[in-house]
Amino acid sequence: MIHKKLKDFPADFFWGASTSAYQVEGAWNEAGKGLSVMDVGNHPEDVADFKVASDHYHHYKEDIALMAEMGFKTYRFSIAWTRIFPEGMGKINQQGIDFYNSLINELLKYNIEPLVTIYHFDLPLALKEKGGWTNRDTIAAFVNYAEILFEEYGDRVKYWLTINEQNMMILHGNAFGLLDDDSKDIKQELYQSNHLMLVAQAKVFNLYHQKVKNGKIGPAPNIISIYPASSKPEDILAANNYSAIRNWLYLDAAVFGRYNATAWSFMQEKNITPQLKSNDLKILKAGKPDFIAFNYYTTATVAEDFKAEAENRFKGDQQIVDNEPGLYRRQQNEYLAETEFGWEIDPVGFRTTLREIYSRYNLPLIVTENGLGAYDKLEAEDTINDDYRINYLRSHLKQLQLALTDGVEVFGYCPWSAIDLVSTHQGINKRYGFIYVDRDEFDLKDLRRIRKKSFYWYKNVIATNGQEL
Ligand code: BGP
Repeated sequence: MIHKKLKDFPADFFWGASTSAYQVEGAWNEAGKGLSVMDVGNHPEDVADFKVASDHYHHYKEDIALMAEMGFKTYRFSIAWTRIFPEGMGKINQQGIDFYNSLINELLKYNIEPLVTIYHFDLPLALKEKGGWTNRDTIAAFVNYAEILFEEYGDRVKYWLTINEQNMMILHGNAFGLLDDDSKDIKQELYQSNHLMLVAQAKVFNLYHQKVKNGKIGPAPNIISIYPASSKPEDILAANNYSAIRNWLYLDAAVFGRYNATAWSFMQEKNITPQLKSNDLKILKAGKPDFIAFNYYTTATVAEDFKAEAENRFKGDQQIVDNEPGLYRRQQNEYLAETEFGWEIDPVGFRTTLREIYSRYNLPLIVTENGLGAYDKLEAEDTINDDYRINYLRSHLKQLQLALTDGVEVFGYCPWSAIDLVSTHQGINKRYGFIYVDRDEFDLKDLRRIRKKSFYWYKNVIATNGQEL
């Protein structure tokens, strides 16, 4: 659809950016923090781990001042479960509570709205050792952890996200500490974990609405449009399969409180259906989100698949499709360019995705991740000329504005990432931030913060409320 006139971004639009605790904070074993699965996970040895990361734990005031300088209206960050409960449950660590109190107060000092992810991949190791998300006790631990957060911070935090990219955790089980091996087989334990997470999430939606009246809560999966490789009906069916298994399984459960039929029949076919307790479906139905947050980096293209055997399964990269024998197979999209890290760049697909989600669920949307990972270069006089990042973000924002004009309700945009941080599995040199952090994979240098070219560009986007992209 070509619009003669574009809608403006809403006056109170949440301009901001995102990070997650284990990727940005560092101080992995300080101030009483316990270990998480990300601290000890399957991490490649040739890139930085998460021990120091961007050392935001010790630099948060300086970092927030820079966010305020860019004009952020919101900042999405996650709370490290193991700072609050070093063992996942039981004894509370007061130093952890204090840290996030200071961080939240620092944001409010600049009128930046905190947008908090409760759980971003970093399950406490102590819970994992007791079976993690295959153990029903983890539901209670998660609900209890969320309840403490609502009690401690609920007076000041009005926007909450339950679980970051639950779908990526399940589809790429060994990248996020759910599985320990490189098994090619699809496992029942993953879909059991998925089920328990869905139940835990629904309980937390419910609990929040009972406890807090003037705040909002939603899920935060990674949702993308799926293209068929051709107009061949079997390819279209393959795209429909992948969409159900990758996207709608998660959002149908979060919003409608039921399992998506195609995804359920896939689980039956593979013999991986979760074990349900009699009350589970009632709990799912009772939990309702107020909005949908989603992360978007790229689209995916798939074709039909005839193979009987799984291949290329559980590779660490969450944006690369794992082929599913008999259901779908990854295809390159010849119309799209790629980032240096092989992720296809698809701004138009962003508009399509926004429309698809909104027309299916009719809830307000917020984009909680979108961005370009690149090898930035620190040049003379402390400059980083990341025009490629500006181009990426600009082209996506143009499509977001088109989606707004199409009638999609979007209330915020938080690209990944506010500041450079350690990539989930590709180190610090896969950079995403508006703010450069001066360190290498193993040489920590001075961890100095340097404004990139995109910093100034985004500052102006926010100052003009998106009139100048
Ligand atoms: C998402 C995660 C983020 C972040 C981002 C970029 O899947 O929610 O935590 O890691 O992807 O990915 P990567 O770090 O692999 O480049």
